[in-house]
Amino acid sequence: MRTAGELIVDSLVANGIDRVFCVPGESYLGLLDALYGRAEIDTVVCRHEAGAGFMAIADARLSGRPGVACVSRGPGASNAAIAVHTAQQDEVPFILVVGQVPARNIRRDSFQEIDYRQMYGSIAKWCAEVTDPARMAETLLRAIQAATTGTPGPVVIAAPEDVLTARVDAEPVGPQAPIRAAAAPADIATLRAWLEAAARPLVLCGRSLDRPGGREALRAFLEGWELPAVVSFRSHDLFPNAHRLYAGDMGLANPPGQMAVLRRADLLLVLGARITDITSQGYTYPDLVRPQMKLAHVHPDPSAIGTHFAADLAIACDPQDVMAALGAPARQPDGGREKWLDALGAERRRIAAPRRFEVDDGVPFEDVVALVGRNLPPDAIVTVDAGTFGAPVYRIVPFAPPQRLLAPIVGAMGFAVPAAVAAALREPARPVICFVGDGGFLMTGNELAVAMERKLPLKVILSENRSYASIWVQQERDYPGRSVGTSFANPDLALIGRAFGFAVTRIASRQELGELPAIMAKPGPQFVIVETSLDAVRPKAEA
Ligand SMILES: Cc1ncc(C[n+]2csc(CCOP(=O)(O)OP(=O)(O)O)c2C)c(N)n1
Repeated sequence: MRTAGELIVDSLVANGIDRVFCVPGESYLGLLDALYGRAEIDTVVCRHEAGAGFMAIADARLSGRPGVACVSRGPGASNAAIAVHTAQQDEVPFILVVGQVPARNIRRDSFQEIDYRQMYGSIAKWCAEVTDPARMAETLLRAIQAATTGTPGPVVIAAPEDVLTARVDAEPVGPQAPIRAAAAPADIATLRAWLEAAARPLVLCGRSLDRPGGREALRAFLEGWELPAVVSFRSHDLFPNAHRLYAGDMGLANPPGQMAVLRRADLLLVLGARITDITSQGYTYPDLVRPQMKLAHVHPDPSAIGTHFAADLAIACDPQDVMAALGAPARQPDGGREKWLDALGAERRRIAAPRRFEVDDGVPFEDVVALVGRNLPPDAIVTVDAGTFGAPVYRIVPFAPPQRLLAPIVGAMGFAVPAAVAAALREPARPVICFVGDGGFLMTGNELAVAMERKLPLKVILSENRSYASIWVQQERDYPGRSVGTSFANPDLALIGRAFGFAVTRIASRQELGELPAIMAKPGPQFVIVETSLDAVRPKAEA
């Protein structure tokens, strides 16, 4: 008979999970012991539970399987909360296993005790506290189902330390049959007719296509039907951004000119995206609640449809299945779409157009991004933290699959470094580039210790402006000249880079920028510190 801890590990292995990220704790020694000597599973020892959680999320996005992090009770679980929140908003299957106080001490205000069902109640898809070892198998089954189906997301399994060491008479929980709902043939016929008849169709594609085969299916579908598409927030790697059918992304605030064009669509096909506040530009696109154009919404999760916007056609199934069922159009559109594509393309080009900055307080980070973007290897994985330096990445880097963009949809600082570490572990042959600010770097940059230990050839580009500039920009806009709480002093970041075994380059001026492509092409770990201009992002005074 196995222990419940061994049952967890055996079930993860049975589901193809080959890596877990952890910070150890006395509350889950039984689970740690079950990982001992298991060649099928790589235990990555992290330095902070937020880092462990972010790594698990990035790993899930690349592997297509649930990401797993193991953390201790109380303090460890509290540190991991940001990852649960991120997995929820980013729609990523994530399993957080938390040690818990011994079962006999639960709800007795014990040392480091938290009621996880309350704590994670509104941010996890499901949270279980397993007080009976005999129910561990059932818990694992439901946890994996909940994390991976509908809108994927985080689940939390709290396991008391004595439950983890108890013997259980159960077989490992293997992969389950995928839950498949098929679209009604009549709905497919209607959607076909609408797509053929539309003069100005627009596809809004989103996270549910970030699955194995999703990108390929999307491209074939859009090209076959001659449909322009926008991607949901920070999902640029779903479709080639230089493609004539690419109409841009739904960002934090799209330019009014572009929104005016998008409003002219006569059919909006939302394909695997949730229409949330950013995707809908603050619930202004399309019109709430009855859109001005025909709205067809396809999403595997029925609860993601019709939440704010009334759909004329609601299809609750996998968008890949819908694209397959739609097949090819019977006839090419009746012309007229060229003008529509031109109008969308003109807006897209305007947004991506390079800008010139007349500043002398450092390097405009946009110039760095433009240079890296032009030289991006075709198989690169780019991770982006939250901050002003990230904005040009979304505007101007022409992502094209198989390139990947791992940026937190939730906008959590501290994501990019751990995500880059996880990406390099998962895809050792691919170049991994991390864009991070000096604020976000000092939140989770300690995870470079894992990169050092595993000898990962990461390329980190750190924007140093001694400021939480994203917030400073908004202060300058709303409270001109009254910035407070947004500037700071930095330690010697070059020393930090070197301490983690990176070759360090400091770029202090635009003249020195020219050497960047050569540095990025070098084989080992590279840490590039850019002295970034604040003036380049300073809000312009109203004319
Ligand atoms: C964990 C977390 N804390 C706070 C914020 C709010 N926030 C968003 S961007 C930002 C500043 C980022 O600073 P930095 O990394 O230095 O990049 P910069 O904006 O200066 O380019 C802050 C504080 C956040 N998004 N996430």
